[in-house]
This record gives sequence, structure tokens and C-alpha cells, in this order.
Amino acid sequence: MERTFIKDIAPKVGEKVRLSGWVYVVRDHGKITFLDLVDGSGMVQCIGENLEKVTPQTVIEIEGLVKKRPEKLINPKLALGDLEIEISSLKILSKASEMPFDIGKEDLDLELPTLLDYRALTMRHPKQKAILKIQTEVVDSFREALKAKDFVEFQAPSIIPEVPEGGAQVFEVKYFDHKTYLAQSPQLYKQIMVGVFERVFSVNKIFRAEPSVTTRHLTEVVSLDAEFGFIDSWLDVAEMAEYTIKYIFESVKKNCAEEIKLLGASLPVVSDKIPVVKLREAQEIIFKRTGVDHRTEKDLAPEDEREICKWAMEEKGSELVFVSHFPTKSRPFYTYPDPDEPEFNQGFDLIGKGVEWLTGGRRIENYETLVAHAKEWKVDTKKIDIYLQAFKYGMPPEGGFAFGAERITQGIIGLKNIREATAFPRDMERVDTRL
Ligand code: AMO
Repeated sequence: MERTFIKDIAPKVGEKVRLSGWVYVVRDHGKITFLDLVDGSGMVQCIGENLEKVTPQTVIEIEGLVKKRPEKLINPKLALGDLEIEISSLKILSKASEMPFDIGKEDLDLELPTLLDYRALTMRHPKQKAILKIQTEVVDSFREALKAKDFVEFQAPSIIPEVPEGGAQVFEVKYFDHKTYLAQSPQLYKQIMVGVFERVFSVNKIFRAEPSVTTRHLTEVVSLDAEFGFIDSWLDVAEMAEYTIKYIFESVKKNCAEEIKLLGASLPVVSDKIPVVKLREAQEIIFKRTGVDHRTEKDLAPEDEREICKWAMEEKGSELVFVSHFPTKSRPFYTYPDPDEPEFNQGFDLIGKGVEWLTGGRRIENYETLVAHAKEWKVDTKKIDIYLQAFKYGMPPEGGFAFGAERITQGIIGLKNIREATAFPRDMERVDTRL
């Protein structure tokens, strides 16, 4: 008999099927055993008499009859909670050792280090799987949103010769006899690609040598990057970012409804138009609301990001807010200074639920200005030669943005720690095992 996926049993009531999967929970009632069987597609309760003893996570193959459950035994929490399988035969394919924790609990309730120490197992819990499913949907829908706007995906390199974003947060790579870096952003490459396809995006790993352990920083991040030409203003870039994040929310709502429900999450509230404030305006608002005076700081502190989101929700009905116009000197060399106030630039962040989800902005497209900026920012122009070529030989006014996929997932679900938003988080203290 051919294997049936659990999700496909509903039309087979009254028929015999062969199912394979993992035992999730076992309940022994003397002669009768109840077990929940899980495969890649779903979960179903199975019942058998005088079965061989099985432990949670043991991989089995069964044959049995698909039956409707009696009305009062229907489990409304399960997608297939109105069905059960009456087991006629059971074969063990791979026996599982005794689990180090009870995986059958509604909530795992493990401390984060334990959750990660047993990552191969904890990810099998329905709520952990739900997080990873949402993360996948975030990435898929980012792609879909941009393809619908004629963006072309490209593959950015991971080994780069120069640091585009500035700062010391890079991993050096000994590359034969040369010094190179793990890419902290595909920034320069996506800009080059605007000269090729006009509208491009990439889904890449980026690497940040974050020297601190926080609830929102990883050292390896899935970066969702976009870049496009022929813009009239930086606001066109913010608009595209807004369209993209709203598309992602709609897709998660539509395609991960079960997961959202299981996690008790609710999608962020966004207004028709996400509010936009300049950094200095945001700092003024924060000062007025809290008395905290950060009005001369060059960026928002974490508590400022939380406060400006509170303001956006209370005053504008949006859990997301754009903050623009950071001091030109505090942002990377390629960011476009505002002609009306050149000490501030046309770069912006999108803050969601109190955390930065995205950075973007208009870029300098004029070759001479770009070279002058690179020098002023102490970027070695010889090492970014192919980048500069793209600008010397015709580049339209352009801009772009990058979301951190884990930050979006963390925000949508309301996870306390970003490490839960990804399968194999890397940080200063962990590369799979604790360092
Ligand atoms: P930035 O450095 O702000 O911008 O990164 C873009 C987005 O990536 C995510 N992110 C991180 N997430 C988790 N852990 C980290 N250590 C981490 N670092 C970054 C954040 C952040 O908003 N080149 C620009 C983008 C652009 O202008 O297009 C850049 O790299 O969500």
C-alpha cells in the first residue's frame, strides 16, 4: 500500500491507509494505546490494541482505518481533530531514546539555553515549528512581493574585499594570502546590479561580529535586500518598503493562520500610511513624552525606539514608524545627503514594535560625489573599484532597503528573544554548542 500524508486522510474516511511519522504523545490505557502521529504535513490521533510499546519521537509506520471520531471526542484544537486512525499493524522504523524533556506539553517551558542545547529536538515541538513556518513565509512573501513589482533576484557574494557599512562589526577571513571579510551586507553588490536589471533583490546571509549579547542581535542574519533605480525621491523607497512589509503581513495572515493562532500572536497594527518622522522630530517627541533628552544623539537608543513606537501607536494608530534624516556623518558613505540640510541624510529606519526592522534610503548616484564620500569615509577606493565602475558608467537616481528576516519574525510573533526566531542562531556565545 502506498503511503498517505496525514493531511490527505480526510477524504479517506472508511478506507485503510498507510501512514508514517513520529510518535508525538503516547497514552497507554492497559490494552488500548492512543498515540498522536506526526508527519511533515500534520498530526492525527491513532488507536490500537496490544501494540508494541513505543516511546515519543520513535519513527513508525502504521496501517489502519480512517474513522470519524464520535461527536464528543472531537478535538477542535487540531486540524484533523474530528478523525482518528484505528491501527491494524504497527512497524517501528527507528526507535527514539528517552526524551530529555516532555515534548508533548502544550508549551515547552524551557530556558533559552536548554531550548538551544537540544535544538534538534525542540524544533519538533508544534509551537517551535510554527515559528519556523512563519519565518519561511516571511522570506517567501518578500520574494513574491518584489517579483510582483518586476524586481529580479540575484546572488550576492559572501566573501568581500572591503567593509561597506563601516564600523568594526565584521568577521575577517584569511583568504589565501589576503585579508577579506564575511559580507556584513550585500549593499555594494545590489547597487551594482541596479545598473544591470534596474530593480533587484536578494535573500542572503549577512554576518555581523556583534560584540554584545542582546535579545535582538545575531551574528548571522537573513537579510532581505532590495534596490531600484529611477526614483524621484527617498520617499519612493520608503513607499516600496511599506508595500513590501504590508504584503508580508497579508501573506502571513493568509498562509500561516493556524500557526498564528497556535502561538497566540496577532499581526502588527499598521495604519493606511505608516507615519514618517525625522530623527530630530522623534527625539523631540520622546523628550516631550518622557523628559529624556536625546535631542543631539546621532541615533535612537533602544528605549527611544520603544518610545517612538508607543507614540506612533497612540497618535497614529500604527505599530510601525519610519524615522528618517540621520546625521550624514553617522551613516555609510553611499547615503544621500538631503540637499536642503546636508548635515542630515535621506536614509531611514523602519521601527516595528519597538525594534529596528529595516534600514534604507536614497543613495548617491553621482560618481564624483560618491568617490569624494568614499575617501572622506576612509573607504579604500581601490578595493571597491567594480562598485565605482557602475557609477562612472551610468547609474540612475536609486535607493533601496534591507529587512532582517529574524527581526520581522520576532516582531510578528512577539518573541522575547531573536534566537527563537531562527533554527540555528549564532551569537557570541554559541555556534550550535555553547562556546
Ligand atoms: P543595517 O545594518 O541597518 O543596514 O541592517 C539592515 C537590517 O538587518 C537587520 N540586522 C540584524 N538583525 C539581527 N542581528 C543583527 N546583528 C543585525 N544587524 C542588522 C536589521 C536591520 O534593520 N546596507 C544597509 C541596508 C540598506 O540601506 O539597504 C544595512 O546593512 O533588521
